Amino acid sequence: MSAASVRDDAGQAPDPRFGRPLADPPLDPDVKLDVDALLEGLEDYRPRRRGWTWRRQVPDQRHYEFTYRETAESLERSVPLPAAHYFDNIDPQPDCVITTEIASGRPEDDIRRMRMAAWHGADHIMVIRTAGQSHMDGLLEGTPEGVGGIAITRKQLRLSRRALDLIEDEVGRPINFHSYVSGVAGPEIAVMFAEEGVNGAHQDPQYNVLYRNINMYRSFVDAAVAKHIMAAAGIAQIDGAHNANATAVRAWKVMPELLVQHAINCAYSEAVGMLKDRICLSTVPPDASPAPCMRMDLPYAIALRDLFGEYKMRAQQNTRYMESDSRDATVSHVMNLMISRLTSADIQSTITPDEGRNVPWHYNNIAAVDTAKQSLVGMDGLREMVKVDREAPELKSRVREIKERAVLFLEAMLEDGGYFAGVEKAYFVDSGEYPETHDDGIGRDSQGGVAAGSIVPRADDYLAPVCHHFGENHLELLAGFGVAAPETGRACDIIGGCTLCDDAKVPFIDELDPTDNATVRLAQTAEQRERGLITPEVEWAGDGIVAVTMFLPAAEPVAEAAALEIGRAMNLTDCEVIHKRVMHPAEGTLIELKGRLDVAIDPATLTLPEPPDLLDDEEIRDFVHEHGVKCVAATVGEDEHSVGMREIIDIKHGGLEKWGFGVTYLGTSVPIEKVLDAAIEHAARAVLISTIITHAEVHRDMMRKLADLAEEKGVRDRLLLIAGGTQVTDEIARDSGMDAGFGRKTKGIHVASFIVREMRARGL
Ligand code: Z98
Repeated sequence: MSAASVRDDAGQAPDPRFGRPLADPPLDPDVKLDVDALLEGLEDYRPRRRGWTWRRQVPDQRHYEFTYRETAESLERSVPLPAAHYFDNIDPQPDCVITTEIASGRPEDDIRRMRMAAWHGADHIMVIRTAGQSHMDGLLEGTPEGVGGIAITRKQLRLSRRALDLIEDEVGRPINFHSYVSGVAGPEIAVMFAEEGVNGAHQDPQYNVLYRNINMYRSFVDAAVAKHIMAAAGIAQIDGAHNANATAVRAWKVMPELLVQHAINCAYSEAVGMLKDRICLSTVPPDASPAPCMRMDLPYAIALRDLFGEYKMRAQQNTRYMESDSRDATVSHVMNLMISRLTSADIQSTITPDEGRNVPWHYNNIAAVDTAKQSLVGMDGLREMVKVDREAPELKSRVREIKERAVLFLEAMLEDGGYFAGVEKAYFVDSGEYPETHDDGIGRDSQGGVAAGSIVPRADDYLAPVCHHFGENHLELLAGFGVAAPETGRACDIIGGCTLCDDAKVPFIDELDPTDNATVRLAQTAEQRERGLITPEVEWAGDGIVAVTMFLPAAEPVAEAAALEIGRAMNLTDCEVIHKRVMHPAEGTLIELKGRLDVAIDPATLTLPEPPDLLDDEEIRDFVHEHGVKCVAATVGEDEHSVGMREIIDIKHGGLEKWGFGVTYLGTSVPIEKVLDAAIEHAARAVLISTIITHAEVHRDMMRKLADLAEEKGVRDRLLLIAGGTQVTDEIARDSGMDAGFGRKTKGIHVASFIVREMRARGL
């Protein structure tokens, strides 16, 4: 085991943001994560640090020829956006943290996804489980999938954090690991998160009350304890207001209430001791098109920032109206990202249509991270040119109105007896815009719900031997244990430090269930891993799931049934239509189908095609510019077809002109003598002849004639003779005296690369 991080190896001072040096050997970017090795010795693994990390912003940062206004430090290793190769492969990183949600439910698969997401620019990885964590009333151990839900467990956290410690080192940026502190076990979960180096968590007592029917008093008591621990461990908190937006019948009506929910959680968190820069508001633009969403969402975003500007903003894309269409989701995402850029976002979360499809495709996670990165970088500095007109009458009055409605909501609730009374009266998640009500809000009984009546007053001699304790801990009793006075002493001094002070004390229990665990699951794919067999996957390693996109010329219900049949014909099992979109009620439907394919490819049996030996644009352009390369081109013989040749020349279609070659096009049916005379006259370096339609051996004859005539005129050594056409191959052309031949599917880049290479080789 190496104690050094990548940065230590490079001889530079370790970056304090990463915490302790890496305990495992650094990752090799060309080698897969060794999941088995990461599961070994977990009982001794300790996280490198606690607490949240923001990106380091770099104002006026140069990349390639551009200056960016809103970017952060670059990654050491990453996968840039698709178009980056036009711009020297830059990968500017937006100034805000970018989130992805990983939801495979199996930690051994989650960690591979995390690595991919990190390379694309995610530095906030939320692990959501496939069912409500908050339904678990206590902590579980191991890595069970269970029935109906996957709990967050210490082993899952530790494995994920261990992998993330390596991954963040690989990409060169700290990664925030995140999950949820909710449910009756919330305080225990918070302690476990602090112990295991979890950096962020959703925590909002209102979430438990409204959506999980946990007793309201219990939820707030638990929240105080949990938030206090989170504050001590520097864990950033995301609230739960957005759930009202995602749940409400008419989401655009709950804007005033969202402000109230934020206010309650912010005030409560601060009262418990959380710092403002760890309190993140979960903001979601409430609408989506076809609603005129920008005009509705922007005033809301501004009202929110007016009232809560001193806290952090976690912007999430709208999920309420997202279905299975990734194009649709992406457009909403980009519009939401524009709001983030025009206002502000400290954390930009990403969501995928998988929420609707119920299948976690990791490449959709990556696509969403790319969407955020691409949009934020693309809109870099936009605010300097495009200002939100705060004086525009509609915006001004709407911002004010949303705030006023929120204040009315709060006042009325106070008058009605306060928050708990308000919840009993179903104030929240009503689809009327307050003060309008539709009487369809979520109401809860203050004496009911999960764990009702479970609050016990602390006894006078209560003393918990832990630090960062919330509430009365009777520290004056410390003296009775021979421990320093309360001002200097900590309650955990009684036991020589608690688990937050001495992480050797953190208990670790491995798998409890002998059949439902990561080791058993991994055994099923062990051979695949050992032999490097390749099976397509979507949800879990080796699941064999593929997605097939097809257009079927049939009406929707028929198309759906036909798609399932087609899936079976393709030998897919467990077929399911995961997306459909009517192209026309009668003409046809686009279908996305998923199914399982029983296949494992051994890479040793594969013959990999030679990659085409092409030069890059810059290199060709520089060479052509330096040498002023000229060519003549013609269709020869009695051939009137010029399209192929012109495609090879034309700038519009990626022909030779694109790199600056000077091309004289002589026309069709040009006699060979004329071609050569023109080459001499123009001091050309290359002669391109084309015979598209040819009969008998005309194409060979033309090539031979050109080669012979060039010899005769004493210019053969100065010229590259190139032939093209549907029946030309490189072999035929060379046999016929040419330097190269290009057949079907040739593109300008092939010819350009050849000319540059050959001129270099011959010193022309
Ligand atoms: C998000 N995509 O916010 P269960 N507490 C709060 C929550 O908002 C959530 C949970 C707990 C969304 C994820 N949010 C949804 C305040 C969930 C999770 O019961 O374990 O599902 O609680 O990023």
